Amino acid sequence: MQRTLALVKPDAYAAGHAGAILAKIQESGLSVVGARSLHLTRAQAEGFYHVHSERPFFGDLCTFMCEGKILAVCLEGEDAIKRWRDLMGPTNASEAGPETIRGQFGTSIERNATHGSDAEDTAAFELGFFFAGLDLV
Ligand code: FUP
Repeated sequence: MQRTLALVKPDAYAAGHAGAILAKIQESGLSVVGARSLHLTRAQAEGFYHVHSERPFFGDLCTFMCEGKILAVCLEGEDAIKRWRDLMGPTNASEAGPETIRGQFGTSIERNATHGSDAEDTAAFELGFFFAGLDLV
């Protein structure tokens, strides 16, 4: 069993796609262990994406991530990290197939609808960023 963090980003949340994305998650067989919606401050967005702080897109990415509410979800299942990333599709939504969540609900490399942890260590950091241990028992 593995856990991973999924985010419905401000573009997809504002467009009303959070429910459809959760439905796709549940159809895939992944379990929702915890979920919360919140509106990140800029400092929180910068903290979440600190690994990208030296990248040229960092400022725009943080502006986007705090432009509206998001949904944070803890997913659980066998091989959950890879299964959720496969379901999302590639980072650039304009290159993502229509069968993927980013292809269906995203519009660009930045406004790509969802986030998923990319490894076990980042999943542990990212789940801890959004959830207290007692939220996920
Ligand atoms: P991913 O793991 O698919 O979320 O992609 P990355 O960790 O490489 O990038 C994190 C986020 O930065 C992406 F979701 C979108 C954004 N990004 C840009 O806005 N421009 C880029 O050139 C690359 C990434």
